[in-house]
Amino acid sequence: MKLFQTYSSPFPTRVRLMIYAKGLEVTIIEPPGFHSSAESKGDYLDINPIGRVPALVLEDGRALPESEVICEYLEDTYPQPATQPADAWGRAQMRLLSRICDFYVVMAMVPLFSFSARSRKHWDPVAIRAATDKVAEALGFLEPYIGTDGYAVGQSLTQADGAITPQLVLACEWIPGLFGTPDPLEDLPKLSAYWRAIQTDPIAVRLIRETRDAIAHEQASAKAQASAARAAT
Ligand SMILES: N[C@@H](CCC(=O)N[C@@H](CS)C(=O)NCC(=O)O)C(=O)O
Repeated sequence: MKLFQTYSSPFPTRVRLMIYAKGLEVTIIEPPGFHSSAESKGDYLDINPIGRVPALVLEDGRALPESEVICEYLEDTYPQPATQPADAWGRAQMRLLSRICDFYVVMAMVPLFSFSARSRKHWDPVAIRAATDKVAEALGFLEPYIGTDGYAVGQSLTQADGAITPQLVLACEWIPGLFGTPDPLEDLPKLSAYWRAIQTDPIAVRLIRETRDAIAHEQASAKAQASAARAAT
């Protein structure tokens, strides 16, 4: 199988969690030039007409987009070791936490992604503060549901950890680092304890490191491009 994805995107992270936890043989491919412009998707649109990462391509060439759908397919096809709770309530909690990330946390971050792509002279501190407050509010939606035994749900790694950890790298490291805004977990004791605990699980550590490295790489490339553009004018 092949997984088309980028390491900086939070959505493929939950698929990689399953690949690592289940020891699946999957070739991980970053579509070339994927993030450089909307027009640069080229042949990738033949694999995923929606044009987003991730997409899973099976041995026979069938392609499946959408992270949640891919995860369900992988869990159905390779049930052991499980990356979901054994009971229906636990699975509902896992899906709820993932959905809060997809619907509320990511959406709250969208204005910050836009600001990060613009030069600092176009940053609006009031809008940035409003957006970071929204991110903190969305993280607060996780607080009542997040597990207290070191994992998002129950006592082992599930797909919810793959959904939450990249969001916490973005919210707790990338956003305060770039915009100088406060720690969004300040008033969220359960989520703070989870964030500390999950960084001791080897697979979560790998996912977190991959996300951090990809973000650092993208920031360095953007900086280099900006200084090349300045030098050219
Ligand atoms: N609902 C999709 C969301 C995927 C998604 O939005 N991926 C982003 C990266 S974070 C993407 O590919 N963006 C490219 C674009 O919008 O052009 C999923 O869960 O797979």
